[in-house]
Amino acid sequence: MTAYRIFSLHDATDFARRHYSGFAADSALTAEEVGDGNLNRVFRVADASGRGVIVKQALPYIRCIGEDWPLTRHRAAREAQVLRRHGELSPAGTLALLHHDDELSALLLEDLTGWRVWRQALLADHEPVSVADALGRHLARVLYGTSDFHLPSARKRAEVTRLANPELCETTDTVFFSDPYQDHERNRVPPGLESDAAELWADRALKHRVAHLRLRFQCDAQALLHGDLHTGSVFVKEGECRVFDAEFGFYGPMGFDLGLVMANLMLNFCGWPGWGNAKDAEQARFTRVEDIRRLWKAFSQEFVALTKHTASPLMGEPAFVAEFVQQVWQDSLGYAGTELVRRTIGIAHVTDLDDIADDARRERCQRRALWLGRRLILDATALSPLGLCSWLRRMAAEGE
Ligand code: SR1
Ligand code: MG
Repeated sequence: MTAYRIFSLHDATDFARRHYSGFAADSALTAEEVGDGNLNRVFRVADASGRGVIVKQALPYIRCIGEDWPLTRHRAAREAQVLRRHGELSPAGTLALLHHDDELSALLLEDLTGWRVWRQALLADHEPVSVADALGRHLARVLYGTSDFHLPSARKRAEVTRLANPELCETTDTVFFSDPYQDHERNRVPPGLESDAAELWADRALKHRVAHLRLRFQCDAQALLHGDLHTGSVFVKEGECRVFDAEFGFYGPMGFDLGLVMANLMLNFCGWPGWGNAKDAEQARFTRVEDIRRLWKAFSQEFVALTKHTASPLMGEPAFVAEFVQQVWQDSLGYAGTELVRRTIGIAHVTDLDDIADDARRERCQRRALWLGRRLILDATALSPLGLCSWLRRMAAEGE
């Protein structure tokens, strides 16, 4: 057994050499640190021909904060469990886990040459298309396959316990449902948005809705979620996606995963007027609305199709399925709203907004995202998929 230590480049290379069979025994390997995420260390180890593999190691604290915010390194084991389970149900949509070492809290993952992280692709000129359809289908498969629609009663209950992720769920609870709704020192309120944030902290109708969402996050074990499904957790290439970074996975409401994807598309939507000229921004924003529409359509169609195979004499009843899917939609809008709020004034922001160079434009985009988040939380029960898309298209056409 090897004792835990924080990997150097040499350790990462050694780990890859020992556990990856794709390298020739005598090949010279090089390692570089490639991760810029908030939590872990991520390396790419490659041989002279360019063939590579990813090594990810969990640190016993949150990397972007430092040792002041300890976080269990055993999250690597949670990530391995979720990747394995989702990989069984949707191999084409899940990044392949090649090896997990519990003692070292390290994972060996496939390296995807030629793929891009979705968030970066959405901010660039040439974004791959049909990714939203692929991701919608992937979500339907993993969420259906880990739910009560598919699993027998005892197995489902055992899975909820086996895949409990208390420490990481506590982090999510803090950064999603606690800090952003009060004047907390961990929040990062952007310059210029101080009065917008103060207004939000005083909004009792909003807190009432978020309390419901938080309780569902805590109690409603519908399916095994990814738990942090933003556009930086998805590799993409034309018509394909591979989801990774599943350490926040837990049994929760399906709308949490769907809502986070939609919110990150909306964060990009809100940010575009800060990045491009008016014409490019309008075009990109229309495309984002189309991404949201296709994501939901692919998810709902595939999910409804899968319910035809349920062994339960009750759960496949069409009226029940329709109500269930409608509830998932409403939950998705609510959780999308919380993601927009926390990514604007909470601790963890996104490049789509924060990296806009011009101060005044950045401030306008951030205000737009915060406003949209509040509206989604408050209007979640009133907006249909069509209604949401028309509303966003109108905003794009009017440059709002
Ligand atoms: C303290 S930061 C926590 C956030 O970082 C991760 O990237 C997740 O999004 C989490 O919510
Ligand atoms: Mg992550």
